[in-house]
Amino acid sequence: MALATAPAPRRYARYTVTVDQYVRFHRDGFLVVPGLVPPEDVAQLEAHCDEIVAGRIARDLLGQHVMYSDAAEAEKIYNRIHMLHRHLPIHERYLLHPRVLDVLEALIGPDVLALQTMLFLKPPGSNGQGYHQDSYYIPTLPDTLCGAWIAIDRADEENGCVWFTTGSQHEPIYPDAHNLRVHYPAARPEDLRVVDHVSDTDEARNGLTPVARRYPAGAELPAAADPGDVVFFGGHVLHRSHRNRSATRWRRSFVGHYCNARSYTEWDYGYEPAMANDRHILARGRTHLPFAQPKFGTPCAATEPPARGGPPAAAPTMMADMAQGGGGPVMREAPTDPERLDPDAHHD
Ligand SMILES: O=C(O)CCC(=O)C(=O)O
Repeated sequence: MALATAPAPRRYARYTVTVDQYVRFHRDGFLVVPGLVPPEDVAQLEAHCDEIVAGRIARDLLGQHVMYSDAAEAEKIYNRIHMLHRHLPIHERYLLHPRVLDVLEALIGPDVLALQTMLFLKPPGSNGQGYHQDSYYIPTLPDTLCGAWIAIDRADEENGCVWFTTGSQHEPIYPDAHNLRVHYPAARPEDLRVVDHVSDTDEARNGLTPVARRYPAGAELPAAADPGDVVFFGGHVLHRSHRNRSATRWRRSFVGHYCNARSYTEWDYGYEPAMANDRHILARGRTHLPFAQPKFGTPCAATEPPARGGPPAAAPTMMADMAQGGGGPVMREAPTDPERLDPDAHHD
């Protein structure tokens, strides 16, 4: 009888960001990279979404950060689920997808910390999200936040793709008066930038609408994306999505948020303000700051063995071992193996 073995880890061809793409990311505040995630992987995500919608994944595994579609009570389904990479291996794998990390390494790296996942299951008729800036919700200091939005279905104007106000990536963060200290500890209530109702789909209420209106008509662009395309966007760019107006088409996407692993962050769900770097996974490169191991062992910089030789050793790094249920941080030396910068070393 054959012994059951784990499937061999998949290898991916390294993706190289062009100078033109780098410039466009900074010029527009976002960048669509076509076909970054291969069709087999998109099919896997699709099958996973079907499982969730069919109720085959236990509610308690889905974590606490679930938002529902605004359909009638009996038809309510998950619209958005946060942080499933802490509950399900498949989410950890896509948060740490090597091809997505290749791009992040060029845009915000070389050292990349993986912070957040969101799965959008936007059924026909479901709501969008009004103007907002992600760095308000996830402050990183220095601010290096970047989202990576993987299209599972085709997303376009009809089914509620994301729109970006180009040029607004140069705006400061406009913190919302609500939960000011929680989301944006750097802000003070008397700060003139404080606005109200960010993310509200009602333009008249959303305090970022006047900021968006300072840009010429036509500055707001839809990020249409085909399955496997990935939209990268910085933490300051104003963006929003509209209602899914299609009668039949879903708009599903998997979103990861990342920062440079040298940035300090207190961001995490459900924890008091204090350094939270040790709760987030070192996806690429190295850092002098704490970081976490991937709970399900997805290969990434955090799982690479400690250095032998190579460049000057980094200071010892404290790594919280989430696989052990957060059983307290342990001291370990940061990886210094020069091979960790070899693209192939990351593509297992
Ligand atoms: O997908 C959406 O509708 C909104 C996504 C978004 O705003 C984000 O990921 O920050």
